[in-house]
Amino acid sequence: QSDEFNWDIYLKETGSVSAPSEYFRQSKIPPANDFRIGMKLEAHDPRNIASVCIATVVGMTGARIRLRLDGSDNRNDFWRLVDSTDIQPIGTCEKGGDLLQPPLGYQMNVSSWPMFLLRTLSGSDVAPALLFKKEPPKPPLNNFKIGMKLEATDKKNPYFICPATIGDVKGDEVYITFDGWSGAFDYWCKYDSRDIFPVGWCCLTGDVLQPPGNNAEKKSRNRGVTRPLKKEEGTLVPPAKKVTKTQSSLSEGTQQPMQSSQETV
Ligand code: MLY
Repeated sequence: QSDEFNWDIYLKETGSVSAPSEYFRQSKIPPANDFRIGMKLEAHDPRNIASVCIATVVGMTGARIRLRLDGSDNRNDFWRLVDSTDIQPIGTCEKGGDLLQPPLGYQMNVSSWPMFLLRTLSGSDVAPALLFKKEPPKPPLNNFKIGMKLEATDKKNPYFICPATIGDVKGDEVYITFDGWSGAFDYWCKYDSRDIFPVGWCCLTGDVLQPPGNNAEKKSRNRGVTRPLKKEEGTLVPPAKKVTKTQSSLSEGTQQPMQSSQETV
């Protein structure tokens, strides 16, 4: 695991506590990921979740697989946990009496879909049913408290899982704030979201936990130390951000991991 970031030290330095693992809708022991690149499965189209499509595994990290919908382009890849209810073995849809749908953005004429489907599936490497793990149950209550630390998916760059803090709690929702980043990546989600994980998750799965950003307000020379702003600092405009052209506006981006610690939005 990354020697750059250490939760124990970080929690001490920031005087914070981690959210207990039972608060999350994640299995205590992360599910085994036995998928292989090239395997095909059925997946809900993230841009049109009512429709079930054929997808191919194009990448893997930890307990997640990177999926691309067959017949779609390579700019709308998305990541799913192997115990996500968004994925299922090929044949599931048909068993339920439903039809596999062309993905949103299907490049060819819709009339070609049945033949495309036939060709896509014939002789393909079909992901066996036992690779799909059962989704863990939903914790009965939202127990998160403001200030608790966790690991969370950056929804704008979904390959990234990063150190985060509960910034607010409202009913069954929590506000996820990314440590060391100014707020551009923060989001509200349900307390049982599959995008949030207990501290230590990446270490268990083998995912790369991104170190906190280096936003000047939050980080001094000591990694990630939060200190109150001095009065005169409070009136300063935040340091200029380096803006580079990225694909981060894509809903479920295709970015490769970037080593840059600069905030670029
Ligand atoms: N937009 C940046 C990535 C920023 C990631 C921020 N997360 C880790 C909170 C880029 O594409 O380089």
